[in-house]
Amino acid sequence: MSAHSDSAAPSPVRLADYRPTDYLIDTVDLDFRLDATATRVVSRLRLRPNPAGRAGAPLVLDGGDLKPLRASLDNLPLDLAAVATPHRLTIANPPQRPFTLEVETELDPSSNTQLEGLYRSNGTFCTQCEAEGFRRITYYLDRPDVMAVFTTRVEAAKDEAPILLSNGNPVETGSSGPGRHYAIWHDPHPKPCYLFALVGGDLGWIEEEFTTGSGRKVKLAIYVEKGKEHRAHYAMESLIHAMRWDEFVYGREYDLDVFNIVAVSDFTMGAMENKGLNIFNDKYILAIAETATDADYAHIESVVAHEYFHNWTGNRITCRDWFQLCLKEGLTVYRDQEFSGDQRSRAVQRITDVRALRAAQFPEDAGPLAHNVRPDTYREINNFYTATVYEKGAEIIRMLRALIGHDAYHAGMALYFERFDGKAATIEDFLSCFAESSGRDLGDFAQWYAQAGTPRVKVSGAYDSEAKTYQLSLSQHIPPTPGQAEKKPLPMPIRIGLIGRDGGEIPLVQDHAQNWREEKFGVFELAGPERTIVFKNVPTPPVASVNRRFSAAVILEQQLSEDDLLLLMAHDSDPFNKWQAAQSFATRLMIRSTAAIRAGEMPAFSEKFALALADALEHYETDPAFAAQMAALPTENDLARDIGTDVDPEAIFLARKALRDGVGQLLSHRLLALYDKLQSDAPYSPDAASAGRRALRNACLDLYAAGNHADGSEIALAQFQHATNMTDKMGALSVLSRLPTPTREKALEFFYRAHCDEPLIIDKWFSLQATIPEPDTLARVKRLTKVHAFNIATPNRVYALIGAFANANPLCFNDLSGDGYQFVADLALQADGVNPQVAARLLSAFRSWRNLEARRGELAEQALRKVLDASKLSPDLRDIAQRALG
Ligand code: 0A1
Ligand code: ZN
Repeated sequence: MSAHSDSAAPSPVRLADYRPTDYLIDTVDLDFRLDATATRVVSRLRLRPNPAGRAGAPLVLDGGDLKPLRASLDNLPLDLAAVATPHRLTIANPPQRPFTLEVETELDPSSNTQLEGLYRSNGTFCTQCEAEGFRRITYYLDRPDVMAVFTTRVEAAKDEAPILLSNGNPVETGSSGPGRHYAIWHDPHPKPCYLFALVGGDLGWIEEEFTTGSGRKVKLAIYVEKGKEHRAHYAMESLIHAMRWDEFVYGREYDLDVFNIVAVSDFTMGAMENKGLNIFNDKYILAIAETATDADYAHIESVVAHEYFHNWTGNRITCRDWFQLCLKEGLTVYRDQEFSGDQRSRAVQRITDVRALRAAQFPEDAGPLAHNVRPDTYREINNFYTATVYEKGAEIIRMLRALIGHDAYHAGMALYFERFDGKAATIEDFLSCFAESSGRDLGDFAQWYAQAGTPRVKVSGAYDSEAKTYQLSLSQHIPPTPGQAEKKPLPMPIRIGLIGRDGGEIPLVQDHAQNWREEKFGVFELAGPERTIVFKNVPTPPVASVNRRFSAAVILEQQLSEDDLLLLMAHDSDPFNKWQAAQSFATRLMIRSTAAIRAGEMPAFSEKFALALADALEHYETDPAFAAQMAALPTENDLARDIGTDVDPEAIFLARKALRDGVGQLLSHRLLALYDKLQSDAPYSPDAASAGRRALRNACLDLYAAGNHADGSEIALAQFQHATNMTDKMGALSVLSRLPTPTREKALEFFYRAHCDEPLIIDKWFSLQATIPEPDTLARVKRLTKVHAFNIATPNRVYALIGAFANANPLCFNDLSGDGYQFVADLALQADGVNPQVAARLLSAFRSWRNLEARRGELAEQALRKVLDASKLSPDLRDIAQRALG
């Protein structure tokens, strides 16, 4: 991507146009002389014609705004003016034998605000090359199917950058002139250039030794800003757990002598899996009780694992082209979700993952930005690091595993590692391994990658009291998405249970079972448009618990009565569906209230529901984190998504508030009693059980305060003042922030003064204020963009303040004045001049604008058009604006 290089949209890239390169690169020798404004890079490429390419074709290397200084071919100087532009280096008639191309470029890392290629973060030199950032360092065949062995020499001033790192193993260090030193790194594993990385800086670190299953010693290190070393221990523990887990569950060992992680504060995404040298957004590394919440700890555990797991799923086996991005991302997300499930509560992990899928991916799939998990065309690849590619990609792997079973899944993975190690693979390559291990034709299953949109599955049941049978009918339908009017049915695993009126589980018996695994595991396959299953020996009319564990990534349409839902809330042995029943009940009430409010009537309430909720919370002992999930009612965004069209965010807000207030009032005593009971004087520990108790306690306070403002505010203030960890402090401050009292402003002020030199903590303060559902919030957010701590060039600040306002404050973002839309559009334009990827992410908040009621829809559209009309637009921002309007 080259920001602002031209205003015309680049022409789309198509999967169907894939062909191999005409040349291959065997080895790359890089020599960096780091300098803040004039870094010199010498690149020596050993190239040869690709037998699979076109003989005699010109060699065209990609460049991204490069300043070339000299170039030579087999040591003969080339005429720079004739071969190089900032965006391309062309050799018209390259030798048809192996040859060497040497090019020197000069870079200015200090002025690189796009955070792609070589840049500086807080004085540290670092790189980000995925997807197409390497071309901003030197000319290259910048695509993932070109895999080469890299050797990197880095030289810098010793006092400025005592730490010099790159991929692979350290080979040599030494001094090179007065005050300067160098390090040489060699990575024996051929890799695409998007996995290249380099770091130079004055950093602190912690280290550990890890012994692999086969007895090899690996030196692990995490580098952080000096003085923050003590905040890296949880990340280190997580890394060690992840390394063991991948050996134990997938038989994958680490393959270098060192594994380094570097945390930087300026990073557009979460983290990056560069071979042997992961670079992280420091928010996913740094944690101690006083600075990080339990949720932060959980994220650290999962992101550290995710990047580590990429070593096999992404690095050893990479993607043939960027259309196959889900090959590494979907699979790696699935692996990190399973890892986290094993470290914590499986049920809570599943609920958290499904919440995230529904919050981010379902709206994407239902709006103008919908795309296949494997897209077949893109204009800007950076805009395809989406919830669809990542989260839906992970759901597809989970469904595949449920359909073929544990053994065939692991046999297929083993085949995949064996066959494609060291290669750049496709989704077809991947699926072929499972077709072989399971003996199944996966042709229909492959459609999951090629069709956008979330399937809707209708369920209905009929009980025959004479025959004692229960007939369950399933049917599926996928609504059209942009450019895809017709959809084929998809094979999907639906996990089913039957619950009797006494709350007991009824065995699943059929006359003609389709497959023995169905009755044994309760996983039924819906392959065509519909299926009817008849269960026999069902003594009384049951309640069907369908799509347990959210086995299929679909929207379930099942007409359950309130009594059915209460039965599932109390007795379902599947915790996911127990939680789902509470969510469904609450959703139903709130949707009814939304309509009532719009008609000027009273909102709905159900005592039965509130009391059932209280029972669930009081039965928290086995899994307090699960009880906390029960307490968290569907969000306003959840409701908007379920309502689907003619969405009125203000009515939704009032409906949700009414239910929370009602529950808080009715359950006052029970919530307060539970809050007191869960009080603990034990020293802070981030483990899942302790975190679960804190989550539940804070959830009780939150609901209590919703129904008892004055008293709730007092309790929250006391908790805020005495909290010894960030989880309880934020839990309290979040409650206070929703109560418009002078106490709130004082607490916010106090918090700011206590933490103003800790940007990651100030981000929490930004987000909290940006999500206050009050008319003044936009003015507050505008004010906050002017405070010293805010900086539009730092992605974390922009996401924390503007991203939170746009995505997590539907009431204010969708204000009837249209000011919320204008503000976010203006900020996206402003950010675009600095970091186009951040700008594009911000603008994605408009993805559901077509579902809004007419007036808001018009206002949102106007804001999007204003973006498109701007004189200078990056390809990233233009692509999102165009598709959102398209
Ligand atoms: N591969 C990384 C995600 C990532 C993608 C693009 C980036 O460039 C700005 C950075 C990171 C992952 O899945 O963690
Ligand atoms: Zn990833």
